[in-house]
Amino acid sequence: MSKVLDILKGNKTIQEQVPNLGETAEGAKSFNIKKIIDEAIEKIGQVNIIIAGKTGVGKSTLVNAVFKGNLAETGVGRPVTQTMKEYSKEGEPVHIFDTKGFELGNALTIREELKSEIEKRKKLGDMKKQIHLAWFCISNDGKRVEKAEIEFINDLAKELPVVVVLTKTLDTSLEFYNIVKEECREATNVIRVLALPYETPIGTIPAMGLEELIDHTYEIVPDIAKAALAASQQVNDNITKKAVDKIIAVAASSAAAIGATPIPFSDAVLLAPVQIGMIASISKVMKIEADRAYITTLVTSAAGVLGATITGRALVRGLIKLIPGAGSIIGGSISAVTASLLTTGMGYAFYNAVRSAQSNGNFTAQDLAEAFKKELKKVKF
Ligand SMILES: Nc1nc2c(ncn2[C@@H]2O[C@H](COP(=O)(O)OP(=O)(O)O)[C@@H](O)[C@H]2O)c(=O)[nH]1
Ligand SMILES: [Mg+2]
Repeated sequence: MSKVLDILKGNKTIQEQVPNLGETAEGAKSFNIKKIIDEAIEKIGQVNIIIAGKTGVGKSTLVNAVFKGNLAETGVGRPVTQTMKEYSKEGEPVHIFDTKGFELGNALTIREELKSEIEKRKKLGDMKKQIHLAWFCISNDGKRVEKAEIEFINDLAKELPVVVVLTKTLDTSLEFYNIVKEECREATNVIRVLALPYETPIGTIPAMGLEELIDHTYEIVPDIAKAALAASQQVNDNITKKAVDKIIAVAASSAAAIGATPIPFSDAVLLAPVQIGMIASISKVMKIEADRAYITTLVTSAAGVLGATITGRALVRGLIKLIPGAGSIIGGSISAVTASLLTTGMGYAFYNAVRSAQSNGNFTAQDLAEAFKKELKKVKF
């Protein structure tokens, strides 16, 4: 992207600086759809969360309910320290650091090990590798909190944001919640959850609180990890939407920057990396099992572009042509405002297409492409 902007800052025309950037065979090579998709998916990043608390309070149950892919059971646990294992799954942008059951005898060991691990990662300087926050679980059924737990929470909160999760919430009483809230002053919040419905002789208590937990977690997690959190959780559609809004806003402003030097439409190829990347990022955040081949099929069939000659220009042209009224600008020139509006329209058309495809159950890349085409035709431009 920055290369494109560098070109635009220069005095020479784009064609002078990048002679191959046209509708030539060479131009086609300069448009690397694989790279664009891989980079967009890579940009989603990773969120790293510590889960701590006593054995049996429901840590694994919580993780499996909140995140996709039964992380806590089927994920391969990699020992990080004596008391901590890292769970992750190929393609899922969340890493869970599950600490050994927190009992009176090992509280100090866990605390020291955690702290030194957090410090070690901070020194690496790479935000992606750092632990971003912790969920400390206490059973809201047991209604007991130890002094050692309170100390642990308030102490760990000096290193990173700690959310206290009251698990197994079966009643509406606030007494225990208020005690925990009062004691765990350094925690960012105390949230009551029931991760799985609970069967009783007189009926089922429905699961609750997971949406609120993700709402709060999304607020406090560093910006760099927000998209990854949105992409890996499966309980809060509003957070998914928030992350999509952000992806579209960023893409629209990149497109505006490109359009700021009015470009003839024939150079709309410059918008392709932005728009294709946006579609790939949205796919990931909306939890489509989308790899590079899937996204390629999706965008090429929506744009009506065939196999061997996938060029950025053909893709952008094919997609924009579907937006009512936008066809007329093909052949003219694109301004910052136009570039931004087109990109925004395309982003939300794709969001709506995924929503409608997902509401119909299983779908292929072609099905999604059809839904995308339909939505593009509804864009007001
Ligand atoms: N119904 C229901 N059972 C739960 C819930 N959370 C935990 N459990 C049960 O409590 C037990 C211990 O949970 P687990 O997740 O293994 O605890 P961990 O040791 O903290 O990882 C299991 O039998 C779970 O099924 C919940 O939200 N609802
Ligand atoms: Mg467990």
